[in-house]
Order: sequence, then C-alpha cells, then structure tokens
Amino acid sequence: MSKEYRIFGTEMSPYSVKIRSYFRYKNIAHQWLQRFQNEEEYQKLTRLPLIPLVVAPDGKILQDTTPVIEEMEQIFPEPSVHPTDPTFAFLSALIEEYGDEWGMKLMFHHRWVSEADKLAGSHILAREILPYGDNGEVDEMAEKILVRMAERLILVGSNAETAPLLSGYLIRLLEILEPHLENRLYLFGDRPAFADFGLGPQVYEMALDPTAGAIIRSIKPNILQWALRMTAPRNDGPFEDWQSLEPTLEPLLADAGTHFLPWSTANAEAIAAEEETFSVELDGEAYTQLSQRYHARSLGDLRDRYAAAADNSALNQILADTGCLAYLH
Ligand SMILES: N[C@@H](CCC(=O)N[C@@H](CS)C(=O)NCC(=O)O)C(=O)O
Repeated sequence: MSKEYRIFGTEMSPYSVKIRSYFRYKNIAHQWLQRFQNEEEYQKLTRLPLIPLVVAPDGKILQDTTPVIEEMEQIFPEPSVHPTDPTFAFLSALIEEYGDEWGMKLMFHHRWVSEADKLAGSHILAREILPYGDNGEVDEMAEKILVRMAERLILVGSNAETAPLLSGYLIRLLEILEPHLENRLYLFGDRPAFADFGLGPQVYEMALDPTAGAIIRSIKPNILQWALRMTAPRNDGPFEDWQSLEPTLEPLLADAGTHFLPWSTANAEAIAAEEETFSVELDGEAYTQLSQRYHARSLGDLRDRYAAAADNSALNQILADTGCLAYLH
C-alpha cells in the first residue's frame, strides 16, 4: 500500500490543479498521476465520473475538492487555509465557491467556443490520451472530444445569447482582480486562503488557453503571476485586515453579489421546482440556461456555512454592502 496520497488528474482540469496546489502548499506527500495514463486503475477506483480522484494511503477514496480540502484540513491543520478571523473565513469560502462554479463557467466557455481555443484544447487533451498516437489518430480523438465538449457547453450555460454576456463577465473579473493583486501575493494577503484555491486554478487554466490567455498574458501581469504562483503556493506572510483589503476586494464580492449568487439562487430555485431551464436578470440583462444540479448542492453547502456564521455583524455588514446577504438565507 502506498504511503503517499495519490491524485489522478490532468493539467487541463482546474479542479485537479486545485487539489494538487493544496497538497503542495500543505506539503502532504503525494503522487500526481496523469489520469489518462492510468485509466484502468482510475476506472476501477473512482466513485464519480470526475477528476480529480484522490486515494488516501489507507485506500480511502476522496472526491469533490471542496469537502476533500475540508477533510484534509482536519488531518493537516497547519498552515490553515482558513483565516482565523471568522469574517474572512466566510468571505474566503464564498470566493472559493465563486471560483469553483462561476470561474469554471467563464473558463469553460472561453476554452470551447472559438476555433483557435477548440483546436488547441482538443489537441492537447487528445495528445494526453494518446501520447504515442499518430497525427491522424490524435485528430480523430480531438474531434470526439469536441463533440463531447459541445454537449457540456450547453450544460454550463454557454449559448449564442449568453456568449457576449460571459465574455463581459470575464473581462469584468479580470479588471477587478488585476489591481487587487498588485500589492499582495494572494487574495487575502501574503499566504493563500481557501478562496485562492477555488479561483486561482480556474484563472490558471484560462491563462493556458489562446483567447483568455492572450488577454491575461498581455495586459494582466499581476493576475498571471498569481495564477502561476497558485500552482505551488507558499506561506510568505500574514493574512491582511479589512482596512487594507476592502478597496479592491469589495468589488470582487460585489461581483459575486451581482452575478454569481443571483445566478446560483435562480438555478437552485429552478432545480427545486423541477424546471429544466431558468432565466435570471443579472445586472439588468436576461441570462437563460439549463438548470445545473450540482450547483444547487454546493450553494446549499455555502448557505449552511453562512448559517453557522450568521451572528457576525461585521460579516453581515460586508455581505449587505456587496449585495450578497440576500442570497445566503
Ligand atoms: N465539484 C467537483 C468538480 C470536478 C469536475 O467537474 N471535474 C471535471 C474536470 S475539471 C471532470 O472530471 N469532468 C468529467 C470528465 O472530464 O470526464 C470537484 O470539485 O472535484
């Protein structure tokens, strides 16, 4: 039996990169296994058809990065990814969820819509699956991948109507993040928080892709450095206080209050009402997509986390000022 944790994932999977960054940060002994090169074992062990798959030294199977990180925090508490101040601990968890669910939507849309992105993404994945295949076999595999991704695009809400909106949301996010990362290494100071593990790897994936990567690489140097730093994060200083974070962190929370949380709430309501699609007004514009089951569950988890912190007036003030509070009950 291995004495190390084993992580099955790929460089193209933001959640795989997220869990690997976490293990690196915590200095937890692990092996990084390219999923497609270990397909038979992956299929034998996995409980969900998803990566990353983490196998603990005792053989326990761990999947779904948010609860997996929480479980690992119990076993390897130091350095904690949760700020000790409960206000920041919740805000960080909120941004982690924003990264996982909203950041992923922005990344996925831009990776699989334009011809240049589709060509690059499908061939990188195809080559990972068939490292010794000839060009014809790789092209064929890339075509199959594109068919699958086109189906997934619809599921994450990318369509002709939402495409310009999603591009606008990405530009807005990058404009918010760039000044925030000018004078600090991570989102809450000079050490990574839970928030960084949710959002950083999504932005890292964008930085790998032609369209989003060109924007990030050419005009967003602070974001690029942070995204790369998040692949091997370090504890280089303390978390900051609200006074120093507020001017540039508040817009990120307000983005969650204006776009992500109303979207996620409308999605959860549609799932509860068993509606296949939903429409929601985000910052004055109609946004329509298929309902997504997983998000309703993770929003429920975030609301449970809020319920445990709800008697905190400093937190409630920030959440009210940024338009988040109404969506957390
Ligand atoms: N909530 C899950 C999401 C994992 C996920 O969606 N993984 C994607 C890759 S990034 C996946 O495995 N998709 C199915 C596939 O690639 O076959 C987590 O945090 O682990």
